[in-house]
Amino acid sequence: MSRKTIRPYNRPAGGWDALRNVARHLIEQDVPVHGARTLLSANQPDGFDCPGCAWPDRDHTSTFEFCENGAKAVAAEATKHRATPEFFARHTVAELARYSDHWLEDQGRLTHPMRYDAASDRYLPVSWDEAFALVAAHLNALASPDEAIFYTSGRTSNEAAFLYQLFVREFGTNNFPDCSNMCHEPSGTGMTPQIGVGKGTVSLHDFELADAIFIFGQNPGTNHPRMLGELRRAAKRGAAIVAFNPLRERGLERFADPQDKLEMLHGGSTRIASDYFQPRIGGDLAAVKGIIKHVLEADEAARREGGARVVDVDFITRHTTGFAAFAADVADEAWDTIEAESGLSREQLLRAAGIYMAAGSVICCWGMGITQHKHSVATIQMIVNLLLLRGNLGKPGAGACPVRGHSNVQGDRTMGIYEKPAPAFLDRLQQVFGFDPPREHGFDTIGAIEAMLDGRGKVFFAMGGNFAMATPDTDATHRALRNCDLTVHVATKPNRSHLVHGREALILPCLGRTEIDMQEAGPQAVTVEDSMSMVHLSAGINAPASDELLSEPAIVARLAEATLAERSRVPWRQLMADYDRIRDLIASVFDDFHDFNQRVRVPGGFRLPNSAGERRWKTSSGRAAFIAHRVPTDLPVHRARATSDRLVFNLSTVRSHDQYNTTIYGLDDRYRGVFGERRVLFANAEDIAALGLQAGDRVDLESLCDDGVPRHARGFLLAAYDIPRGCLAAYYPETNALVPLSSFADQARTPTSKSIPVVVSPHDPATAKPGEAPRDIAIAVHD
Ligand SMILES: Nc1nc2c(c(=O)[nH]1)N[C@H]1C(S)=C(S)[C@@H](COP(=O)(O)OP(=O)(O)OC[C@H]3O[C@@H](n4cnc5c(=O)[nH]c(N)nc54)[C@H](O)[C@@H]3O)O[C@H]1N2
Ligand SMILES: Nc1nc2c(c(=O)[nH]1)N[C@H]1C(S)=C(S)[C@@H](COP(=O)(O)OP(=O)(O)OC[C@H]3O[C@@H](n4cnc5c(=O)[nH]c(N)nc54)[C@H](O)[C@@H]3O)O[C@H]1N2
Ligand SMILES: [Mo]
Repeated sequence: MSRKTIRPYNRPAGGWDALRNVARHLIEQDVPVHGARTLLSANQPDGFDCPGCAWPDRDHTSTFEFCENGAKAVAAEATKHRATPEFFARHTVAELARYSDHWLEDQGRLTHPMRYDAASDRYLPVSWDEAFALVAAHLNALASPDEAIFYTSGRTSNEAAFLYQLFVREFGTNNFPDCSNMCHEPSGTGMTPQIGVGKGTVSLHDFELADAIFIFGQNPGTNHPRMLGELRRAAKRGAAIVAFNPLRERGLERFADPQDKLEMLHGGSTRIASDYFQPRIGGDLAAVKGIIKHVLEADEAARREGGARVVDVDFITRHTTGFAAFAADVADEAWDTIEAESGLSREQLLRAAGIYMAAGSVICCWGMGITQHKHSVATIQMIVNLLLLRGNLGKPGAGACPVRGHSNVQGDRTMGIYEKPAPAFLDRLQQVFGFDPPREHGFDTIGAIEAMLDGRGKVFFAMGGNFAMATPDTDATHRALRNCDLTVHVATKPNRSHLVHGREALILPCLGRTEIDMQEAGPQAVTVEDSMSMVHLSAGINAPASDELLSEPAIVARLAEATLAERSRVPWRQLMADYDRIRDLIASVFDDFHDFNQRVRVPGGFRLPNSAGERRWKTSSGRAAFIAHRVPTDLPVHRARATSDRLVFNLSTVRSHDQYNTTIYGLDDRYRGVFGERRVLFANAEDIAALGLQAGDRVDLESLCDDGVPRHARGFLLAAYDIPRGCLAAYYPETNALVPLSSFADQARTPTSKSIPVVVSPHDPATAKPGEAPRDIAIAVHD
């Protein structure tokens, strides 16, 4: 649908619309005839791992599980479109920068290594050898290895990630910012001291057994469509599914499974959430603490009356510390504070607590709606406190489920892509390879931007991703990248990061997941780890998009050779020739990967051990910890409200249905009823009226931060939406310019992209930058 409209979407998620959309994307991307075969190979034992998301598959051996957005991710990679040297010759970089991200993506797969030529302001083809020599020359000329920064996006395979961290550490730095810093960092930071692991404790089997599934701050209908299949099965067998989300999300309400012939034929659908709570943005800590307060009050009453206890006394006594102090803190928190900050009433929270208490086993899932706030770590620890109360960890059908984003973001961390590596891991690298890895912590994403801004970071190398658009504070980030001597991007498609470059710049095109990776020893498979710690093989089936492409492991190996030459203790060529050799090295560094090559060849792969899932607690006390947190009342939004005389809103930045992070597939967001437009601001109808505006008006946003820097994003179309008062939502990355670099999660330093204090003004066309507020078509708005 090309006409711009905003109207409610009343159909279930999934269904025929999902199938139609896939067909449309395959046609738009000119996916070749074997495209269907490509789709059928996604997540098959002998196929490739879907590059879409990190949700696991049923045993990874089942028949094709249909997923609309997985299909789009596959189609985007299997496209026939090509961004060739001729394409780059036709446009200066200044010209390319005027096009939208959607257009850049649409140019298709990169085919040749390209080097920026300042004289003509163009990217020109360069040989691989020259490209590696250029990077090596820059790296070796640095005063310290710590002046180089190595970013990773979470599609990188285990093999490539392992080689990458090995090269960078042998070169001499721990500067590993990654997409995880902007994503689930608070989950690891919160859970590790509390239960001794930073990963989810559940498997898919637990979803078959859970009596209740709580979902906080996640939009699975768009971002993890295969999760809907699990939720639907759970709903059908009577499990309670409780959603906490300020926005009404279609995919959390109703789902028609395209795999279910009867449902499709009869136009039926399955109810997903049994209960839907709409807290204020950032109100989850208060909401969960309120649930806990009800549970503890019920327990206290039971104790007084001699009834059966509500909390799991045996579990708490044997497995945890800190319960008494925690309970005292909860008792001390006033209901008024809980209600005001969560935006939910005591009665609503009692209903949620009732579901929790009635369930023998509970899973708590969470996503970006929880992790991208100042108080994210505390909120996650509160969710885990809730689980601990009734022993909902390490028993069937129960546990913690942070739902990861990128398909191998969890594996990349396992392989050592981390700016704060554990000493024991570095010791192991030293034993196995015989070099002294650097011990000092490196830059995370925010640290990297700061370092590039002030000249401490001089070379920026990105293994995938789109750093210029994914990061906060777009203006500052762009200045940071432009301040570098050299920027290098290993990528599959052109994106804005290639246009916001250093004095010298390279684009290095790589193979995608779907493509055959031919090396000396024959076609190679790589491995990935999903959100539930299953490790399995992924082998491409398509011919590469161009003969010039190298695999990511080959790029790392050849760069390492060029940079370290005789200095290196690692046989890079041999490793690149046969990835089994890389896996043997991984096995010798990580005990959990013993017999890696044998075990990963069993269909379905293997699951990495999870100590918390076995009730072994690798914490300082040897037990799981209850950790008390006050309901925060001094967040940036509170401070902005206290100091501004205008209506201050809390803005959350979310994904549409037609995007993969910064990759924009299309301009629709079907489940929210948005067609043909991305500059949309979702607001409560009463707030729109309070502003003296109307749905359909264009508005400008300014974020409020006490650093005095003005930050604007302009030309958003106001849309009335079912969202609490005082809360707004708009799409990422159009709104990233509003997120201050200095605003991040306590301890985890994740940018606070889900809670930005903003004020709203009528759009002023005089201030709009190119691309902001297109004034083309009249807009039909139905609310
Ligand atoms: N198709 C597709 N799939 C993807 C991605 C993609 O862009 N496209 N991205 C991948 C990646 S990297 C990730 S991390 C995941 C992201 O997947 P999600 O975690 O689902 O990501 P978001 O769309 O950012 O937002 C999540 C939800 O949080 C809600 N929310 C916002 N603020 C709050 C709050 O304060 N409290 C609560 N309770 N909820 C809130 C929003 O309304 C939204 O429904 O998906 C992965 N999968
Ligand atoms: N405001 C706001 N900002 C956010 C978020 C938010 O919710 N709101 N979410 C954050 C989150 S959760 C994340 S994970 C980050 C994402 O940050 P990134 O991971 O940096 O961004 P992506 O958009 O996923 O990267 C897309 C690019 O990856 C490249 N690519 C695709 N496949 C491959 C491959 O196989 N190999 C290589 N080398 N390159 C490939 C393509 O060139 C594509 O342009 O953004 C964060 N930023
Ligand atoms: Mo993510």
